[in-house]
Amino acid sequence: MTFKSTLAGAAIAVATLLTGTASAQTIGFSQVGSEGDWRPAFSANMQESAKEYGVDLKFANAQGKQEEQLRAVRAFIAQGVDAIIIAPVVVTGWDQVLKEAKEAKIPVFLVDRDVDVTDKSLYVSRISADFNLEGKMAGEWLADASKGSCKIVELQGTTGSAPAIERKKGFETAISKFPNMQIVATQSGEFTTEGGKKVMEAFIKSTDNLKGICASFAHNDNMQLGAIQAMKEAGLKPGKDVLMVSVDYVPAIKDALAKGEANASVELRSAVGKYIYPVILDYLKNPKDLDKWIVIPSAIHTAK
Ligand code: GYE
Repeated sequence: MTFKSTLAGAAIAVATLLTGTASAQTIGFSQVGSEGDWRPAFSANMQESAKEYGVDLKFANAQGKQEEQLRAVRAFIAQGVDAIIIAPVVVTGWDQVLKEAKEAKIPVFLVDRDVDVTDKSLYVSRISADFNLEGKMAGEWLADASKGSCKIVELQGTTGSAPAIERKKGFETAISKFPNMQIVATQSGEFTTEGGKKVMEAFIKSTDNLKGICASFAHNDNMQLGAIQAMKEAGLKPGKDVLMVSVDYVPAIKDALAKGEANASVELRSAVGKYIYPVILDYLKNPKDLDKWIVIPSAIHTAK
């Protein structure tokens, strides 16, 4: 091998390396917002793991507003990103923008929450937990803990969001097998601690200090944490007078479980970049039909 050909070989190697770097995939991620403790943990994981997978992530926080999400997705299309990830705040109102992404030949992946579109070809796949199952697990746990007899107050998540719709449905399916289990009051606390506190204050008033109420089911832990505060301020004993079951399993609910102020929480994993990026990167290398829903497993945790 001549010196010249070695040099040429080295030049090709460097060029390959450079193209390798230059072709890092750019992915736009439209995130719901930063409500509660789970969502910021999920955002942080998506940003950190993007680095591990060599993804150039364009992150847009919509502060809970769908208009902001639509704006962000259109900006990603205009920038010509390689793929778009959406965690949609509510299920409706996505058809048009998804059509625009499809026309621009940019594949869209849903994470966490779902959309309600008739044409499922508008997105490649949804990678998320099964919210219906989470509600069902909460309901089955409560049926067991209350021996199938329980008047329940329910704190719902954001109206029209997939987790509020499906957790309610799953929970209702589980308790419908028990004629003495009923939801006697239900209201949205917007997935926030403050929202949950206000809703529980209203329930405390409307039920004469939760008289006859055996459980509080909250669609997320943060609302339950707000409910716990409201109950303590009213001189009630959450976790003892009233069974407390919710979803997410964030650090603050683990503390409440340890103190006996909460009784059960269904875990929603937040470190899920490791499930999401490999699917998208594989697809970009080798586009093919994927399952419309790639399910991340759930588990329930109870007070020891
Ligand atoms: O449970 C809640 C968050 O979309 C499933 O959104 C998610 C929910 C999560 O704000 O804490």
